Amino acid sequence: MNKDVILIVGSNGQLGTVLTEKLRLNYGAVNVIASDLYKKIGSEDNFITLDATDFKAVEEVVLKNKITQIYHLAAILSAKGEQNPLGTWDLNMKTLFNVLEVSRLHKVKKVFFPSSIAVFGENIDKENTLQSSNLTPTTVYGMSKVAGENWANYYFKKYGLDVRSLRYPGVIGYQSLPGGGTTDYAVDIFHKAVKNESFECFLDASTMLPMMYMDDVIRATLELMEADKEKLTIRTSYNIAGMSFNPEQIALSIKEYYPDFKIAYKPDFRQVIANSWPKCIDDTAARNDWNWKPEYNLNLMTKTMIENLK
Ligand code: VAH
Repeated sequence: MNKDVILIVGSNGQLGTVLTEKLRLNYGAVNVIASDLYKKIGSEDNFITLDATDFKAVEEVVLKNKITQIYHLAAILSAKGEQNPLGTWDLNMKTLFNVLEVSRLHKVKKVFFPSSIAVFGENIDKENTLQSSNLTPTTVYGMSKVAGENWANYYFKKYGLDVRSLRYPGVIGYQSLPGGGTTDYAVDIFHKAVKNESFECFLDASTMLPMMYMDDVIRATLELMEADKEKLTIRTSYNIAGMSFNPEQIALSIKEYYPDFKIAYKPDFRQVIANSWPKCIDDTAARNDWNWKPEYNLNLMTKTMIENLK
């Protein structure tokens, strides 16, 4: 069987940084090509500068390197996306169309497309948001993910392209910083705490959101991509849950290690986005189809984050 050669589009991002490293461990560094708009210091090996809005550029990379899998991680996130709605739509959709079309035309075996809990909005049970809950996004980012899920499903049904997707909650890890998200506070808070600095939170204390520690995010992604194709019943995007907490709860867990840690709450425009999102996600389909089970709760995440950041 031909060996797998993997292309990561958007490898410089919060998720791409960690996923690239993990995929290189699993598939061999030479078989995992990282790509982004610019080269990041310290990540030069097996890296290609790639503007994924350019169809010909994506096609050339796939053909030249005989790519068999693509992880399409490039996107403008929820908060930053609201500052330039049409530009966000254009980038998030054009890059996805290029990845889907090139994959269809050149027989890429598998494609990963990250969706998000941002696909949800009003008219849902926020305490237990189902796989089949209404998708009424309140951000352009969320709209682009709903559209992306439907395009992924279309390419699977019409062309047989094996596109797989997860509706990520807020992602928290120590290896990389998020950029432009509504859940970024849950990463920034740790960086402040380990420097004995106080933290100003852009969400109010009681804002409960679904979150997941990076190790669980990476494992869920690889377990889905390695799952038996026949077992997958969802070809839009799987709900997936790790934990749910609010800023007050994460601050309390940090105070176990830093008793003098101080947090102030100064909600900004991101509060409106967060208020439209679920509090807790039902991921029964992921558990049934490919035995998903999270391993990190809030306390274990806090312990791990602080151990690695201090
Ligand atoms: C964001 N981190 O805040 C992303 C994610 C569920 C949140 O989609 O936009």
